[in-house]
Amino acid sequence: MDESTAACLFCKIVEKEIPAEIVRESDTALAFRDINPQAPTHVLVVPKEHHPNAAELAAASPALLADVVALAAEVAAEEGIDEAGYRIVFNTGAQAGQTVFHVHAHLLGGRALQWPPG
Ligand code: IU
Repeated sequence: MDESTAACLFCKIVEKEIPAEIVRESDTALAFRDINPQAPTHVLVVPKEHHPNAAELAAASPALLADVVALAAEVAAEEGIDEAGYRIVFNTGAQAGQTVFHVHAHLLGGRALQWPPG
């Protein structure tokens, strides 16, 4: 772990140094429940490798971004929300509401979701 990731909360969750309710894991990604859920299903999916946001992940490692989305889809199926539909959100940057700068997909579902989001 280098200096940029040493203080990263989600790196610590990946390393199991901080507890989280993990729902699924692959070789490259980890899915855990959001501590402040905004829907009946609200799971965060992160790559195990540290990247700050979705754009930088896409540029650095498109296959890893695909792994994150694929793991989110597996969780959606496991939670039984895949047929009704769900949302995958990557808040990118402060104005979009990103507060943790280790890229994470929000998987949201289990209720009717409004559009546009707030
Ligand atoms: P955001 O897109 O960066 O705003 O999402 C960060 C999410 O991380 C947010 O929904 C928090 O509730 C969630 N979270 C968490 O699950 N566990 C934590 O220890 C912390 C934040 I800090």
